[in-house]
Amino acid sequence: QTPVRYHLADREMMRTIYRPRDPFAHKGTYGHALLIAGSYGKMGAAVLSARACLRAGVGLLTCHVPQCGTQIMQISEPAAMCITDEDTHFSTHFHRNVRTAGYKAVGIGPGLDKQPGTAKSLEVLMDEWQRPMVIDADALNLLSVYPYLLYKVPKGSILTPHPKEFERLFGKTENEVQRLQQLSEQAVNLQLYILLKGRYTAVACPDGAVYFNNTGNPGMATGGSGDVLTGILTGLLAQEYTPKAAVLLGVWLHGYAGDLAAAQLSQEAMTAGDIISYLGKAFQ
Ligand code: NPW
Ligand code: AMP
Ligand code: MG
Repeated sequence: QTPVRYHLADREMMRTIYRPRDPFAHKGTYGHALLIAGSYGKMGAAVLSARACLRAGVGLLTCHVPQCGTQIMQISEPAAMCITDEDTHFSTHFHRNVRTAGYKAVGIGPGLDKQPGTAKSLEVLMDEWQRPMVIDADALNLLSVYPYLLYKVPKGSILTPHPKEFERLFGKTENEVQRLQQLSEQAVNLQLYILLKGRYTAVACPDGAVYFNNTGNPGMATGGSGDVLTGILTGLLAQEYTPKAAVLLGVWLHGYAGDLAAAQLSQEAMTAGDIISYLGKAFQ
Protein backbone atom coordinates (compact mmCIF):
# COMPACT_ATOMS: atom_id res chain seq x y z
CA GLN A 1 0.00 0.00 0.00
CA THR A 2 1.29 3.45 -0.95
CA PRO A 3 0.91 5.88 1.97
CA VAL A 4 -1.79 8.49 1.25
CA ARG A 5 -0.68 12.14 1.11
CA TYR A 6 -3.05 14.32 3.16
CA HIS A 7 -3.52 18.08 2.74
CA LEU A 8 -5.73 20.77 4.28
CA ALA A 9 -8.03 22.78 2.00
CA ASP A 10 -8.40 26.12 3.77
CA ARG A 11 -9.18 29.77 3.06
CA GLU A 12 -5.62 30.54 1.95
CA MET A 13 -5.77 27.81 -0.68
CA MET A 14 -9.13 29.17 -1.92
CA ARG A 15 -7.58 32.60 -2.47
CA THR A 16 -5.14 30.99 -4.90
CA ILE A 17 -7.93 29.11 -6.75
CA TYR A 18 -10.61 31.83 -7.01
CA ARG A 19 -10.61 33.87 -10.23
CA PRO A 20 -12.22 37.34 -10.20
CA ARG A 21 -14.54 38.14 -13.11
CA ASP A 22 -13.42 39.86 -16.29
CA PRO A 23 -15.10 43.32 -16.51
CA PHE A 24 -15.87 42.67 -20.20
CA ALA A 25 -17.43 39.28 -19.54
CA HIS A 26 -20.84 38.27 -20.88
CA LYS A 27 -22.99 35.27 -20.05
CA GLY A 28 -21.24 33.22 -22.71
CA THR A 29 -17.98 33.69 -20.82
CA TYR A 30 -19.20 31.64 -17.88
CA GLY A 31 -20.45 28.57 -19.64
CA HIS A 32 -23.73 26.79 -20.23
CA ALA A 33 -24.43 24.00 -17.73
CA LEU A 34 -26.81 21.09 -18.11
CA LEU A 35 -28.30 19.79 -14.87
CA ILE A 36 -30.19 16.51 -14.98
CA ALA A 37 -32.16 16.22 -11.76
CA GLY A 38 -35.54 15.61 -10.17
CA SER A 39 -38.39 13.13 -10.35
CA TYR A 40 -41.96 12.99 -9.06
CA GLY A 41 -41.82 13.96 -5.36
CA LYS A 42 -38.16 15.00 -5.53
CA MET A 43 -38.27 18.12 -7.66
CA GLY A 44 -37.05 20.04 -4.60
CA ALA A 45 -33.61 18.48 -5.07
CA ALA A 46 -33.56 19.71 -8.68
CA VAL A 47 -34.66 23.23 -7.75
CA LEU A 48 -32.06 23.53 -4.96
CA SER A 49 -29.35 22.26 -7.25
CA ALA A 50 -30.35 24.65 -10.05
CA ARG A 51 -30.44 27.68 -7.73
CA ALA A 52 -27.03 26.80 -6.33
CA CYS A 53 -25.60 26.39 -9.83
CA LEU A 54 -26.80 29.88 -10.75
CA ARG A 55 -25.47 31.39 -7.52
CA ALA A 56 -22.12 29.74 -8.18
CA GLY A 57 -21.86 32.01 -11.21
CA VAL A 58 -22.78 29.88 -14.23
CA GLY A 59 -23.50 31.84 -17.45
CA LEU A 60 -26.53 29.84 -18.55
CA LEU A 61 -28.31 26.89 -17.03
CA THR A 62 -30.58 24.32 -18.64
CA CYS A 63 -32.31 21.75 -16.44
CA HIS A 64 -33.51 18.47 -17.87
CA VAL A 65 -36.57 17.40 -15.86
CA PRO A 66 -39.49 14.97 -16.24
CA GLN A 67 -42.86 16.31 -17.41
CA CYS A 68 -44.13 16.63 -13.83
CA GLY A 69 -41.22 18.94 -13.06
CA THR A 70 -41.25 21.53 -15.82
CA GLN A 71 -43.72 23.96 -14.26
CA ILE A 72 -42.22 23.48 -10.82
CA MET A 73 -38.77 24.38 -12.10
CA GLN A 74 -39.87 27.27 -14.33
CA ILE A 75 -41.86 28.89 -11.53
CA SER A 76 -39.33 28.20 -8.77
CA GLU A 77 -36.28 29.38 -10.69
CA PRO A 78 -37.08 31.60 -13.69
CA ALA A 79 -33.39 32.08 -14.52
CA ALA A 80 -33.08 28.39 -15.42
CA MET A 81 -34.21 27.05 -18.80
CA CYS A 82 -35.91 23.65 -19.05
CA ILE A 83 -35.88 20.63 -21.30
CA THR A 84 -38.78 18.28 -20.63
CA ASP A 85 -38.29 14.52 -20.75
CA GLU A 86 -40.67 12.25 -22.67
CA ASP A 87 -41.39 10.51 -19.37
CA THR A 88 -43.97 11.91 -16.97
CA HIS A 89 -42.38 11.08 -13.61
CA PHE A 90 -38.71 10.29 -14.34
CA SER A 91 -35.90 11.40 -16.63
CA THR A 92 -35.05 8.58 -19.02
CA HIS A 93 -34.25 10.38 -22.29
CA PHE A 94 -31.68 13.02 -21.33
CA HIS A 95 -28.92 11.35 -23.38
CA ARG A 96 -30.37 13.10 -26.43
CA ASN A 97 -29.49 16.55 -25.08
CA VAL A 98 -25.72 16.42 -25.26
CA ARG A 99 -25.44 15.64 -28.97
CA THR A 100 -26.27 19.06 -30.31
CA ALA A 101 -25.92 21.60 -27.52
CA GLY A 102 -22.72 23.40 -26.55
CA TYR A 103 -22.70 22.70 -22.85
CA LYS A 104 -19.58 23.37 -20.81
CA ALA A 105 -20.56 21.16 -17.88
CA VAL A 106 -22.99 18.42 -16.95
CA GLY A 107 -24.23 17.61 -13.44
CA ILE A 108 -26.50 14.65 -12.77
CA GLY A 109 -28.21 12.95 -9.87
CA PRO A 110 -30.13 15.02 -7.30
CA GLY A 111 -33.60 13.53 -6.88
CA LEU A 112 -33.20 11.56 -10.12
CA ASP A 113 -34.58 8.14 -9.05
CA LYS A 114 -33.15 4.80 -10.23
CA GLN A 115 -35.27 3.71 -13.21
CA PRO A 116 -33.63 1.22 -15.62
CA GLY A 117 -34.29 3.75 -18.43
CA THR A 118 -32.35 6.35 -16.47
CA ALA A 119 -29.38 3.97 -16.25
CA LYS A 120 -29.45 3.40 -20.02
CA SER A 121 -29.64 7.13 -20.66
CA LEU A 122 -26.74 7.74 -18.25
CA GLU A 123 -24.64 5.18 -20.12
CA VAL A 124 -25.23 6.86 -23.48
CA LEU A 125 -24.66 10.31 -21.96
CA MET A 126 -21.27 9.26 -20.55
CA ASP A 127 -20.26 7.60 -23.85
CA GLU A 128 -21.12 10.79 -25.74
CA TRP A 129 -19.91 13.41 -23.27
CA GLN A 130 -16.41 12.04 -22.64
CA ARG A 131 -15.44 15.02 -20.48
CA PRO A 132 -15.44 15.57 -16.71
CA MET A 133 -18.92 15.76 -15.18
CA VAL A 134 -20.47 15.86 -11.70
CA ILE A 135 -22.19 12.69 -10.52
CA ASP A 136 -24.25 12.63 -7.32
CA ALA A 137 -27.08 10.96 -5.42
CA ASP A 138 -29.23 8.60 -7.53
CA ALA A 139 -26.78 8.73 -10.43
CA LEU A 140 -24.18 7.33 -7.99
CA ASN A 141 -26.70 4.75 -6.82
CA LEU A 142 -27.17 3.68 -10.45
CA LEU A 143 -23.40 3.16 -10.71
CA SER A 144 -23.73 0.87 -7.68
CA VAL A 145 -26.63 -1.08 -9.19
CA TYR A 146 -24.86 -1.42 -12.57
CA PRO A 147 -21.15 -1.53 -11.60
CA TYR A 148 -19.93 -1.71 -15.22
CA LEU A 149 -21.15 1.89 -15.59
CA LEU A 150 -18.53 3.00 -13.05
CA TYR A 151 -15.81 2.19 -15.60
CA LYS A 152 -17.56 4.37 -18.20
CA VAL A 153 -17.47 7.52 -16.07
CA PRO A 154 -15.33 10.05 -18.00
CA LYS A 155 -11.84 10.51 -16.49
CA GLY A 156 -11.52 13.58 -14.27
CA SER A 157 -15.20 13.50 -13.28
CA ILE A 158 -16.32 14.40 -9.76
CA LEU A 159 -18.21 11.82 -7.67
CA THR A 160 -19.88 13.18 -4.53
CA PRO A 161 -20.97 10.28 -2.29
CA HIS A 162 -22.05 10.55 1.33
CA PRO A 163 -20.82 7.59 3.43
CA LYS A 164 -23.82 5.40 2.57
CA GLU A 165 -23.49 6.08 -1.16
CA PHE A 166 -19.73 5.45 -0.86
CA GLU A 167 -20.42 2.08 0.81
CA ARG A 168 -22.90 1.15 -1.93
CA LEU A 169 -20.26 1.95 -4.54
CA PHE A 170 -17.13 0.45 -3.00
CA GLY A 171 -18.26 -1.79 -0.12
CA LYS A 172 -17.75 -1.68 3.65
CA THR A 173 -14.46 -1.08 5.42
CA GLU A 174 -13.53 -1.96 8.98
CA ASN A 175 -12.62 1.55 10.07
CA GLU A 176 -12.19 5.17 8.96
CA VAL A 177 -8.48 4.80 8.16
CA GLN A 178 -9.18 1.92 5.78
CA ARG A 179 -11.99 3.90 4.20
CA LEU A 180 -9.67 6.83 3.48
CA GLN A 181 -7.13 4.42 1.97
CA GLN A 182 -9.92 2.94 -0.17
CA LEU A 183 -11.06 6.44 -1.17
CA SER A 184 -7.59 7.34 -2.39
CA GLU A 185 -7.08 4.00 -4.20
CA GLN A 186 -10.39 4.23 -6.03
CA ALA A 187 -9.63 7.80 -7.15
CA VAL A 188 -6.35 6.53 -8.62
CA ASN A 189 -7.83 3.36 -10.17
CA LEU A 190 -10.74 5.17 -11.80
CA GLN A 191 -8.88 8.47 -12.42
CA LEU A 192 -11.68 10.43 -10.77
CA TYR A 193 -12.12 13.06 -8.07
CA ILE A 194 -14.04 11.31 -5.31
CA LEU A 195 -15.42 13.45 -2.55
CA LEU A 196 -16.46 11.63 0.61
CA LYS A 197 -18.92 13.96 2.30
CA GLY A 198 -19.16 14.45 6.05
CA ARG A 199 -18.00 16.69 8.91
CA TYR A 200 -14.60 17.08 7.23
CA THR A 201 -15.29 16.23 3.60
CA ALA A 202 -12.32 14.39 2.08
CA VAL A 203 -11.50 15.00 -1.59
CA ALA A 204 -9.40 12.29 -3.24
CA CYS A 205 -7.63 13.17 -6.49
CA PRO A 206 -6.57 10.98 -9.43
CA ASP A 207 -2.96 11.19 -8.17
CA GLY A 208 -4.03 9.70 -4.83
CA ALA A 209 -3.68 12.87 -2.73
CA VAL A 210 -6.50 13.58 -0.25
CA TYR A 211 -7.60 17.08 0.80
CA PHE A 212 -9.62 17.67 3.96
CA ASN A 213 -12.07 20.56 3.87
CA ASN A 214 -12.24 22.71 7.01
CA THR A 215 -15.65 24.40 6.64
CA GLY A 216 -19.20 23.21 7.38
CA ASN A 217 -21.26 22.36 10.47
CA PRO A 218 -24.05 20.05 11.69
CA GLY A 219 -26.66 22.59 10.58
CA MET A 220 -25.94 21.17 7.12
CA ALA A 221 -27.16 17.75 8.24
CA THR A 222 -30.51 18.48 6.58
CA GLY A 223 -32.20 17.28 3.38
CA GLY A 224 -30.99 19.03 0.25
CA SER A 225 -27.51 20.12 1.46
CA GLY A 226 -25.79 17.70 -0.91
CA ASP A 227 -28.05 18.71 -3.81
CA VAL A 228 -26.85 22.29 -3.29
CA LEU A 229 -23.22 21.14 -3.48
CA THR A 230 -23.84 19.40 -6.82
CA GLY A 231 -25.23 22.63 -8.27
CA ILE A 232 -22.21 24.62 -7.06
CA LEU A 233 -19.71 22.13 -8.50
CA THR A 234 -21.52 22.03 -11.85
CA GLY A 235 -21.58 25.83 -11.96
CA LEU A 236 -17.84 26.09 -11.26
CA LEU A 237 -16.98 23.43 -13.88
CA ALA A 238 -19.03 25.36 -16.45
CA GLN A 239 -16.89 28.45 -15.71
CA GLU A 240 -13.84 26.43 -16.72
CA TYR A 241 -12.39 25.92 -13.31
CA THR A 242 -10.43 22.67 -13.62
CA PRO A 243 -12.14 19.73 -11.92
CA LYS A 244 -9.61 19.92 -9.08
CA ALA A 245 -10.10 23.67 -8.59
CA ALA A 246 -13.90 23.30 -8.87
CA VAL A 247 -14.09 20.53 -6.31
CA LEU A 248 -11.80 22.20 -3.73
CA LEU A 249 -13.35 25.66 -4.11
CA GLY A 250 -16.90 24.29 -4.34
CA VAL A 251 -16.68 22.15 -1.21
CA TRP A 252 -15.05 24.96 0.75
CA LEU A 253 -17.59 27.61 -0.34
CA HIS A 254 -20.51 25.26 0.35
CA GLY A 255 -19.28 24.66 3.91
CA TYR A 256 -18.45 28.31 4.49
CA ALA A 257 -21.88 29.43 3.25
CA GLY A 258 -23.30 26.87 5.68
CA ASP A 259 -21.23 28.37 8.50
CA LEU A 260 -22.44 31.89 7.69
CA ALA A 261 -26.04 30.66 7.55
CA ALA A 262 -25.69 28.92 10.92
CA ALA A 263 -24.12 32.00 12.53
CA GLN A 264 -27.13 34.06 11.46
CA LEU A 265 -29.98 31.57 11.74
CA SER A 266 -28.73 28.79 14.09
CA GLN A 267 -27.73 25.27 13.10
CA GLU A 268 -31.24 24.08 13.95
CA ALA A 269 -33.26 26.54 11.89
CA MET A 270 -31.10 26.74 8.77
CA THR A 271 -32.21 24.76 5.73
CA ALA A 272 -30.43 23.79 2.50
CA GLY A 273 -31.89 26.83 0.75
CA ASP A 274 -30.13 29.05 3.31
CA ILE A 275 -26.76 27.64 2.21
CA ILE A 276 -27.58 29.02 -1.25
CA SER A 277 -28.62 32.39 0.22
CA TYR A 278 -25.23 32.78 1.94
CA LEU A 279 -23.18 31.67 -1.05
CA GLY A 280 -22.79 35.32 -2.06
CA LYS A 281 -21.26 36.26 1.30
CA ALA A 282 -19.01 33.22 1.09
CA PHE A 283 -17.66 34.36 -2.30
CA GLN A 284 -17.04 37.85 -0.91
P1 NPW B 1 -28.77 5.80 8.51
O1 NPW B 1 -30.11 6.41 8.63
O2 NPW B 1 -27.73 6.51 9.31
O3 NPW B 1 -28.74 4.33 8.66
P2 NPW B 1 -29.88 7.58 0.71
P3 NPW B 1 -30.69 10.31 0.38
C1 NPW B 1 -27.10 7.20 5.42
C2 NPW B 1 -32.85 13.11 -2.94
N1 NPW B 1 -33.22 14.14 -1.98
N2 NPW B 1 -22.96 9.23 7.53
C3 NPW B 1 -28.23 7.24 6.42
O4 NPW B 1 -28.32 5.99 6.97
C4 NPW B 1 -31.38 12.89 -3.21
O5 NPW B 1 -30.86 13.80 -4.16
C5 NPW B 1 -34.27 14.91 -2.31
C6 NPW B 1 -23.50 7.99 7.64
C7 NPW B 1 -29.46 7.53 5.59
O6 NPW B 1 -30.59 6.75 5.98
C8 NPW B 1 -31.40 11.49 -3.77
O7 NPW B 1 -31.77 11.52 -5.13
C9 NPW B 1 -34.71 15.96 -1.53
N3 NPW B 1 -24.61 7.60 6.98
C10 NPW B 1 -32.54 10.82 -2.98
O8 NPW B 1 -33.32 11.87 -2.44
C11 NPW B 1 -34.10 16.23 -0.20
C12 NPW B 1 -25.19 8.48 6.22
O9 NPW B 1 -27.66 7.16 4.15
C13 NPW B 1 -29.09 7.10 4.22
C14 NPW B 1 -24.68 9.78 6.04
C15 NPW B 1 -32.03 9.93 -1.87
O10 NPW B 1 -30.97 10.56 -1.16
C16 NPW B 1 -33.40 14.99 0.33
C17 NPW B 1 -29.72 8.07 3.26
O11 NPW B 1 -29.06 7.98 2.02
C18 NPW B 1 -32.52 14.30 -0.70
O12 NPW B 1 -31.32 15.04 -0.94
C19 NPW B 1 -23.53 10.15 6.75
N4 NPW B 1 -22.98 11.38 6.64
N5 NPW B 1 -25.47 10.44 5.21
C20 NPW B 1 -35.79 16.86 -2.04
N6 NPW B 1 -36.18 17.90 -1.28
O13 NPW B 1 -36.30 16.64 -3.14
C21 NPW B 1 -26.43 9.57 4.89
N7 NPW B 1 -26.26 8.39 5.51
O14 NPW B 1 -30.64 6.33 0.97
O15 NPW B 1 -28.91 7.53 -0.39
O16 NPW B 1 -30.91 8.78 0.58
O17 NPW B 1 -29.29 10.73 0.61
O18 NPW B 1 -31.71 11.02 1.19
P1 AMP C 1 -26.20 14.90 1.39
O1 AMP C 1 -26.17 13.81 2.44
O2 AMP C 1 -25.96 14.40 0.02
O3 AMP C 1 -27.41 15.76 1.49
O4 AMP C 1 -24.96 15.85 1.68
C1 AMP C 1 -24.85 16.52 2.92
C2 AMP C 1 -23.90 17.70 2.80
O5 AMP C 1 -23.89 18.44 4.01
C3 AMP C 1 -22.45 17.29 2.54
O6 AMP C 1 -21.79 18.25 1.77
C4 AMP C 1 -21.87 17.24 3.94
O7 AMP C 1 -20.48 17.45 3.97
C5 AMP C 1 -22.62 18.37 4.63
N1 AMP C 1 -22.77 18.03 6.05
C6 AMP C 1 -23.70 17.21 6.58
N2 AMP C 1 -23.50 17.07 7.90
C7 AMP C 1 -22.42 17.83 8.22
C8 AMP C 1 -21.69 18.09 9.45
N3 AMP C 1 -22.05 17.54 10.59
N4 AMP C 1 -20.62 18.91 9.37
C9 AMP C 1 -20.26 19.47 8.20
N5 AMP C 1 -20.89 19.25 7.03
C10 AMP C 1 -21.95 18.44 7.04
MG1 MG D 1 -27.29 13.73 -1.44
